[in-house]
Amino acid sequence: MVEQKLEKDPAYLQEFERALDIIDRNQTFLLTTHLNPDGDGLGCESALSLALTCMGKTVTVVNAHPVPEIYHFLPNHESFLAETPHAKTYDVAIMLECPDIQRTGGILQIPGTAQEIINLDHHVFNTRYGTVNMIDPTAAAAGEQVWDLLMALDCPVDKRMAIGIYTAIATDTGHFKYASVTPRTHRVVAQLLELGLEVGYMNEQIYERVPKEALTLLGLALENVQFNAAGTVGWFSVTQAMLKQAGARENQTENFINYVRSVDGVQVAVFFQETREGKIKVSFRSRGRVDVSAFAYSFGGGGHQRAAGATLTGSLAEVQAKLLAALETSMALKV
Ligand SMILES: [Mn+2]
Repeated sequence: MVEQKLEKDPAYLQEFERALDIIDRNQTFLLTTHLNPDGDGLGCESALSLALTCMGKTVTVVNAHPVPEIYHFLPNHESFLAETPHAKTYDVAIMLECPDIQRTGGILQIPGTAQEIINLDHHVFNTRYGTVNMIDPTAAAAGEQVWDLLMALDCPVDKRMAIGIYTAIATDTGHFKYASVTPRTHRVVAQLLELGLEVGYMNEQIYERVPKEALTLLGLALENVQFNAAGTVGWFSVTQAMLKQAGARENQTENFINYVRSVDGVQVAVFFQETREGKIKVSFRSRGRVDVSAFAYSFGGGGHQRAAGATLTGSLAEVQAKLLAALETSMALKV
């Protein structure tokens, strides 16, 4: 079954068909996703690597960072490599939600790594660097796009693949709560459940395995939440010192920002995280009219209208002052 979006958009359908043809004709595949891989990228890698293997292809999954422990329930994750630079060559590289080459963190070198590049993404800003560009900003998660591919590939879909796709979609939609969710999202999930996927099991895997140190870190982070005078912007941070105090790791902050976005009156939540390399990783979440992807883009980052990020250099205090001032200005312009 080919999803509704495909029927409506001939340009996308053409890219979709070309991707299928390339997959069919080639043997060795590299799959990768962006730096600090999330549930969407990893879930897609899990499902797609299973399907390609089932078709008799040789598949290597490589990311710039290791799979976070919270995703260790994903089938096939043990085989994922974390290796930069990655010097091997492949017939085809499949890039899962990497809006530009830099977002792979050095995994994909052009030219050289692969003859064909399938660029599959649901970000609005994508530099279309692939030989095939499957860009669909109406997809709530890249997992929806990968699901269409799986349904069309020469291998039956199964419950293990469903685990990856469900994880991709659930984590990218705040568990089916964001405005990005469409009837298509739920139709895909219905098909996953028809394969025998258990929602209770998935909920436990994704949301009920929070490590104790992550909860301690959340407590420290929430103690420093601040708001602007109007109460429309809320921000907070995690420093290296806080990580040390909690005994936690950098990748254990994934959902923290949603606590601030959920505060009554807040239109934009901003989360600042000091990295080990001394940079400041900034995440934005918006509700309402503020397009945080455009804002993040102006600071060298990117993302979606309601979820975006950027990495800046400078001290935490400098970056906070600069970004928050720019955000206030940009929001004032939109009133
Ligand atoms: Mn995504």
